Amino acid sequence: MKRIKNRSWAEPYKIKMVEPLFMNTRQQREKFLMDAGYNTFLLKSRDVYIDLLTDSGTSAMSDRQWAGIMMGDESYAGSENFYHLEETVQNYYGYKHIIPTHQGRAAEHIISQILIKKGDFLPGNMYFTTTRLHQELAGGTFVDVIVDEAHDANSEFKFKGNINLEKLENLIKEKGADKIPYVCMATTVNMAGGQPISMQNLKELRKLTSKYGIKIIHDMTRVAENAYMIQQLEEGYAKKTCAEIVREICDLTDAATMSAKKDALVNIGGFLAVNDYAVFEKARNMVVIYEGLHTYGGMAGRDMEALAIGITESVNDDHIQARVGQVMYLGNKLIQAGVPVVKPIGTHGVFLNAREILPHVSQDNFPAQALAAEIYLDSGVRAMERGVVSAGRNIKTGLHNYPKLELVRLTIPRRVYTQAHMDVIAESVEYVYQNAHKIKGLKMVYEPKYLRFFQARFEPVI
Ligand code: PLI
Repeated sequence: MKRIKNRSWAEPYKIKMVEPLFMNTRQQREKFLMDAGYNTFLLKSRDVYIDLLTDSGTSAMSDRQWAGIMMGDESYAGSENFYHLEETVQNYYGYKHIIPTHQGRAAEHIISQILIKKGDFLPGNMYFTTTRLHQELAGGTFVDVIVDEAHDANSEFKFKGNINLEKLENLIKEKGADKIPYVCMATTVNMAGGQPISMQNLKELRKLTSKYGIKIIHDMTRVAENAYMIQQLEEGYAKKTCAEIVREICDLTDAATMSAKKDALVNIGGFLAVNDYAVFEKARNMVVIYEGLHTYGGMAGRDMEALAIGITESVNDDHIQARVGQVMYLGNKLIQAGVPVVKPIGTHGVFLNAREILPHVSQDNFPAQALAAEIYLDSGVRAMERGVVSAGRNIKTGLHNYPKLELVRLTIPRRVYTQAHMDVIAESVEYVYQNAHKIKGLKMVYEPKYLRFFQARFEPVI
């Protein structure tokens, strides 16, 4: 249904089943947080009131998807649900061949091992934690070629996911095209705050990469959200459907890795999709080593069915408008309250600017980690650090990577919370912001080797 201008939007669904939330006291939360080493990843979910840790695998499925679960064909080989999923990916995204995986990082592993040689360079529109690690484990070096505006939390540039094509071409000239197997292009850019790439930039990227014979691998984890932003903001796209724009994006790329746990509205699943048959053949052979047979990869038949249905729902214009609309509602409320956030508001969450909220805490004391801990203490709202802890260490020097963006992500699960939840979250964040001068920061007391943000432990600085 088309929205009448200046009227409110509402969720295009009604609620059929509810899951009660657990409430607790500040005193209880102090203990839970200490037990979790001040890392919100280590909290038990029953000790969380509103869970904004991630939008990954946290969506509410529709009644259609649950019905699909009952249609699971759990055959080891040639499951009916695989063919439905394959056909759906081909129809909506246009890629020729698909390999199901248990989630996005498994697809990243396979494509990195196939395409990257030791000593290669992998340009991308900002890094993502698992993507970069798989590139490094395959012997490559990630190079950030996103536009400078993406590193400035206050820049209001509309397409902060864009690639700086001059930076990219300089890299190609400096290293040689044979050292760059592909450009990793994400829709939308998670670590920049959920920021979209424009179609114009993508078309120019296609032209440039074709000139040098370089592939574009599309991290399509949040492609429908990116398509929505193009529809809303880019000239010439207002009358196109989200589904049409999604297809246009995919058609400009060579292959894709998908974490279906986000956009595609399922709790588990992913895939690698490719056009090149030779790459597909290698991937099909590799998947049996790491995931499972090529007609289920890492997924149960029922999960492939829920995913096929989820893909069709994810590109529906009413759905995507309400999904992004809810994120914008929270973001605008926080902006009105004067809380420093990444602007413009991204599509999957609101990112708090911990650098500005805690100017007195140095990056060595993990401001964003400390801010996420404080929000949990105040209200039981669980958020995620996206700053120096997530950025990890430089693989060569062993020193911390110090990112310009030191953020706390309030990630909104799809179709799960109501506007009243958004109000409660905004009130808590505003209160913590007003009392931020009391927060002193944290020191890291345990650090795992890989993806440290998941399991690191901290203690308060006294
Ligand atoms: O969590 P996976 O393995 O299904 O997907 C990895 C992954 C790849 N690309 C992007 C852009 C992601 O956001 C992503 C996972 N993101 C998580 C878990 C998140 O909380 O944002």
